[in-house]
Amino acid sequence: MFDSLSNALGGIFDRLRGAGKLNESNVRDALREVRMALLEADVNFQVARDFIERVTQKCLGEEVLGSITPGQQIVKRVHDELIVLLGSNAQPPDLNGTPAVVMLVGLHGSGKTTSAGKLAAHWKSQGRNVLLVAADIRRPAAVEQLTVLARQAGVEIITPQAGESVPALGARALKAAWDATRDIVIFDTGGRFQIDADLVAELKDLQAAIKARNVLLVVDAAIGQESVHVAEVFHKEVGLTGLILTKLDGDARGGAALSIHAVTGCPIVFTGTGEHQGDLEPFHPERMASRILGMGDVISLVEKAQLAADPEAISNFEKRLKSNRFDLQDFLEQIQQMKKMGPMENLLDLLPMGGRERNQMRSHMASGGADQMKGFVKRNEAIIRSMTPGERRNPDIIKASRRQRIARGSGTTVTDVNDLLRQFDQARKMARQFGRMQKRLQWMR
Ligand SMILES: Nc1nc2c(ncn2[C@@H]2O[C@H](COP(=O)(O)OP(=O)(O)OP(=O)(O)O)[C@@H](O)[C@H]2O)c(=O)[nH]1
Ligand SMILES: [Mg+2]
Repeated sequence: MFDSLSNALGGIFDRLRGAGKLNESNVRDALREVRMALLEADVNFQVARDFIERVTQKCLGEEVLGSITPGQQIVKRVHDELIVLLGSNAQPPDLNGTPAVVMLVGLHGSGKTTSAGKLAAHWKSQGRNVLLVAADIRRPAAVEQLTVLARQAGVEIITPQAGESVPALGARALKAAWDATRDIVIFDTGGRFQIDADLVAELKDLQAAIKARNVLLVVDAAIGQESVHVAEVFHKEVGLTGLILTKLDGDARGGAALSIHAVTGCPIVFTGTGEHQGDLEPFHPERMASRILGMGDVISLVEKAQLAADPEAISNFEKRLKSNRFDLQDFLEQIQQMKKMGPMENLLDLLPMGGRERNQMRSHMASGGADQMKGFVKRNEAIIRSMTPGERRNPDIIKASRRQRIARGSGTTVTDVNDLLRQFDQARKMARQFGRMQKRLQWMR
């Protein structure tokens, strides 16, 4: 996502930073290039123009040009304005009702049913008590699809009864939610190839019955500017509180994500990045702006790590680090925590690195690097598991004969064992340095 835009902006800013003295004319030239890059990323024409106008005004002042680091100041101004573009005042869905009601609307195939399942799993993982409602009464297959997703997410589902109208189903579902003290109810609705009077009437009738505080449009980002148009029409006809942009995984340009809030005024609240239940991300404009500018998204990375990691393991690890007792058992635990964060390929977007480096890494991963890394992790795990607890706690006792035994036990070679021990040694040195640094910092305070 945003790959080509990220690359283009990276190049423009590199040149700007290398340009020595900046003046009005080379700043204007650079921003003209930024505008071209936005248009190539399929950003709405008007949105791109307004964006550049705002950034230009902010960049031509004495404060920027007269500063010691004008290039960096300009990147900062672009970053700030990108956040505004993506929706700086975006609010997450309002989940305070009893129950909180969320209604998903959208065209055929935009990803409503899939997103309903993803949201159920997401909120359930936050300890919420979720109920799904299949309010797409025209297609029995849609009810089946949502039933499967509800089972996957481990939440209850209400399905339509024979001859039941959509508003009647809505009222019954809310009563059921109330009786069973569910706190979030998600309605999946039927789609059409285009928004027509019939669909609008159906959605309005349902809304009159359920009074959803959250009406979220599910819209396919891969259709680019058309999705912006769809959102405008839905907002006018039905009244939206937020947007879920799906299929961002298949949209390398990202034009919809960059224009849809500016055009409709609706905040993007979630993005869909794949077909699986976990492929849903809450949308954070400031993090997305950082990703676009190749600054990475370290906050999301840390969050992923925290979500994956067991808090007890982390606190033990910190203790051991502080007391300088980092050993192979800790190393093994670290490997396991890393594995829980999911495939390396998915983390690449979150790491701060230049567009070119990112592309290199990505192609390295695709051409066998990812498998190599998995093999490597698996091998190291097997090696540590073949050691005795004493060896794990005190790797220095692992001499030649023990290395041979460990290699045999783990189905690896002595070279593999040596490699692992060398890596561990480096990790231990780093851990020591880190410990010393922490001590010094404490002392300085
Ligand atoms: N790659 C990718 N595919 C997605 C995403 N979200 C949904 N899909 C796929 O898009 C297709 C349509 O998704 P549905 O959830 O059935 O769409 P819908 O809006 O419920 O469609 P109707 O019920 O026909 O109106 C399915 O094949 C999904 O797997 C996403 O974020 N990324
Ligand atoms: Mg559906």
